[in-house]
Amino acid sequence: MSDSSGNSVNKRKKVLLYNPKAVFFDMPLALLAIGSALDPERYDVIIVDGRLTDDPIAEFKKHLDEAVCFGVSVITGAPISDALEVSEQIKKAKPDLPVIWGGWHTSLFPLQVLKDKLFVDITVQGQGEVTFKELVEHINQDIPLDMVNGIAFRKDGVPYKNPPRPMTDMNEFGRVNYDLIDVEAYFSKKKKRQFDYISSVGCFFRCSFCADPFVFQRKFSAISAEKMGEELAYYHSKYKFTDLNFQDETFFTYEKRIKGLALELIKRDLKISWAATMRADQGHRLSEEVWLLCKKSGLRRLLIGVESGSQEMMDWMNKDVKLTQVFHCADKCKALDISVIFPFIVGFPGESDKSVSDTVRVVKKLRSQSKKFETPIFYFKPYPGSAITQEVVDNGYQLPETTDDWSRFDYIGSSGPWVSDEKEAFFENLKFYLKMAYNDKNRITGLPMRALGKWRIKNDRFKFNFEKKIYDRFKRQSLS
Ligand code: B12
Ligand code: SF4
Repeated sequence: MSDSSGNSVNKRKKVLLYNPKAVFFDMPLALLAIGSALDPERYDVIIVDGRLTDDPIAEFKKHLDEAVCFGVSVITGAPISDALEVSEQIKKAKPDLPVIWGGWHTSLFPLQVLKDKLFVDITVQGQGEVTFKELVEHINQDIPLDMVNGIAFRKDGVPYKNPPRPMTDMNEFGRVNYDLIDVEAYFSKKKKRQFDYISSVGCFFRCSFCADPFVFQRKFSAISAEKMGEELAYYHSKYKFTDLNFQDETFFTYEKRIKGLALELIKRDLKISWAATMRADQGHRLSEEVWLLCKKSGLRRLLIGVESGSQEMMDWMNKDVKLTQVFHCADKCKALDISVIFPFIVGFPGESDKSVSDTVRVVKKLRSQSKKFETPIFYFKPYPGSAITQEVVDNGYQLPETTDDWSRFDYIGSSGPWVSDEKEAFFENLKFYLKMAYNDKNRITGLPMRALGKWRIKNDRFKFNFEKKIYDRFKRQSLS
């Protein structure tokens, strides 16, 4: 672009986006999605990731003069602290720059953040692509925000929520521009050329421990197999990844789409492996033909949430999955040599001892079936937006009340009030000995140690756990 005298004039405004510090190095797909929705002729998107830089503020300060807004993607828990710190500093550095928060936390708490933190000006709810595009345009042209659906903002100083925006079909969006991030930096942090991609939004199901039904009202939209095939081939030729990580909540919802995707990957001969999430009922319904096509196209690992080893508990949490379906999937994966992560949750409110011991039994059974199976066990935490959380609140449980409180609410660490110290100690031992007995890459395992681990698990003998004590001491020393 040039002016009348032929000098180059860059009229593009900068849109600054921040991904707060978090665990792991998944690519910031939310920021990529909203950044790619903007017109590149008009906006220069700068994405900074707190996991990759020590000084995000210094990075942003280089661009503040040309910036039109500053956006942050926020999930509930520890990432909020960093989001708060960086947002506050940006506001101090440039008070008239609108600070926008989006993501799961502000989908659940549209107004609380605005009430608590004056340095946040706007929050976005639900899917962000169309909302953000409209919002940036309104800010840039200084148009009032009353007509932008899917946001909350301060109107005459008072937090106010506009009507929600209906879900947009994922097939309407253009290709995500991964050049907005340093893809190689993520490969290097992950220590593998693993590419993150999301092919759907929302979920049709109703699990009562999950926020998805609240945020997306049990709606779902997914990119077609053909579009995925074209996009993935393009990304593959550009970034040369060797593994593909689908971040969808329920990837296997439509069998026809999965079959189409597998055929696309095979036809294009991408020579990659891939991983995705599967519901056990969907895996149970999947035909033998599609299982085989998935394997042939590179399916390496599935994540199949079991949550509980008690059918009664599963039914109580509206999981709509049968344990028999879980074992069916386990058998299939063992036969096809596919790795599986089967996550469990213990310590649901009012969970009986019988239910807990059913979970222990199912964990042990799955773990012993294949060394490619993992069974992480989490303690129930009342994440906001779920039916169970509402129930515990109705029964007097006090949830965090402010944004600062939510920043201290994290999944790591101990259980809630629904697990006794004794049970927690039991599970910490069980988790340790499952690793010792079955993990492939484990420094604490030689054959005798594996055998000892298996014996302890089989007999629930966790007293005099000298191996764990020694391991914990070494771990503490290496961390200090
Ligand atoms: C990748 C991922 C992570 C990564 C985060 C990587 C990162 N970028 O920092 C890691 C592994 C760190 C992670 C961790 C956790 N996660 Co997680 N994670 C996901 C996952 C699978 C994908 C997220 C993603 O990239 N989605 C794709 C993008 C395109 O969608 P999106 O994030 O929803 O973004 C859209 C909108 O929300 C909005 N939007 C988002 N940000 C912004 C910002 C602005 C400015 C705007 C305008 C709009 C906007 O627009 C986007 C495009 O439509 C989701 C499930 C899912 N499929 O979304 C769970 C999910 C986000 N995680 C969840 C949870 C509970 C956790 C954990 C607490 C525990 C756990 N068991 O996983 C931990 C805790 C994190 C911590 N303490 O550090 C919950 C969130 C609940 C909540 N209240 O926040 C989810 C929804 C899973 C679930 N159904 O329960 N997670
Ligand atoms: S746990 Fe998975 S299947 Fe259940 S409602 Fe949440 S996203 Fe859907």
